[in-house]
Amino acid sequence: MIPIPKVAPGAQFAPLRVPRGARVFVLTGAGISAESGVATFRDAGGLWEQHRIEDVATPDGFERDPRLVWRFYSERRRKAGAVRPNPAHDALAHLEERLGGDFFLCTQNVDPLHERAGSRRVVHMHGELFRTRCSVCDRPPFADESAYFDALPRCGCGALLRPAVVWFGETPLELEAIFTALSACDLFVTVGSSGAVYPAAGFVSHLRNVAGSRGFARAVYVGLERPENAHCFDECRLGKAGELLPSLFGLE
Ligand code: BJW
Ligand code: ZN
Repeated sequence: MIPIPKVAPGAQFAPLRVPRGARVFVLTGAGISAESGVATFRDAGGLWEQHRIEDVATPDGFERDPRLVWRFYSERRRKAGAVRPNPAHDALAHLEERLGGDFFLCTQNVDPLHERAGSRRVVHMHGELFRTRCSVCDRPPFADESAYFDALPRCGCGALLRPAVVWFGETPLELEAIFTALSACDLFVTVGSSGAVYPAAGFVSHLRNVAGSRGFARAVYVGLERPENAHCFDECRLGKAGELLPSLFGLE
């Protein structure tokens, strides 16, 4: 049965009960970093207003114009160098401290703000802004803070290096670990994601087909506005992540 979502300002809801031993899965999207000054994609003034997705976020775009793609990511590396986590990232780092192995944090974001807040186990399903990889050989991705505005970087094998991020048409990372954790969770929370990009937008409907240790998981959305997949959540708590997350979880 698909639940009827309750959509209301976050202040109208009680904290989410997290009984001892409950497994919590949190999926974050660009909205969680908005209050830190990192641009989202689909909001007014977001990255997709200034750049065509097919030019900067597809393998074909990189093949056509690698210089443009590297300019896009170099600019984002430059801006992300100085950004600080906000209270929403902090709240999730504290939650990990309290729940340990019962907590799974999966982010679609490539920024390092969860790590900067102190989260230790973060699954970056769409890759990481400060990592680079070869576009051809299987040399492992490596840490790289450089900006490439002029000369294009090359691998020892001669091929072009590329940002170690996941573009449209590519397979997201760590899907096996993600679906294992999803299938076992009791509480699923998405924070700040428009629900427009799959497979992440489909995680919440996956929960309707599997029961965790306490039956079917409760699914909650937290963000500024109703996401495209709102109908799959039990409730949508509307508001800023930095204001709602610090008091979202009521640990027992
Ligand atoms: C706040 C806030 C505040 C603001 N507080 N909230 C047709 C149907 C279904 C699927 C497909 C289809 N055709 C093609 C596909 C697949 C495709 C897809 O989903 N396309 C859609 C466009 C339909 N997906 C893929 O290709 C993926 N791969 C794939 O499917 O492989 C096949 C496969 C699947 C499963 C198993 C095996 C194989 C890959 C997707 C890669 C996405 N890559 C990007 C770029 C990453 C690198 C980079 O950063 O540049 O990932 S695109 C971009 O979108 C980025 C994000 O992670 C992703 C999601 O964006 P997000 O986080 O939701 O941001 P916004 O901006 O959309 O939303 C922000 C929200 O925050 C808003 O709602 C605001 O209201 C809110 N907000 N301020 C709280 N203060
Ligand atoms: Zn190479």
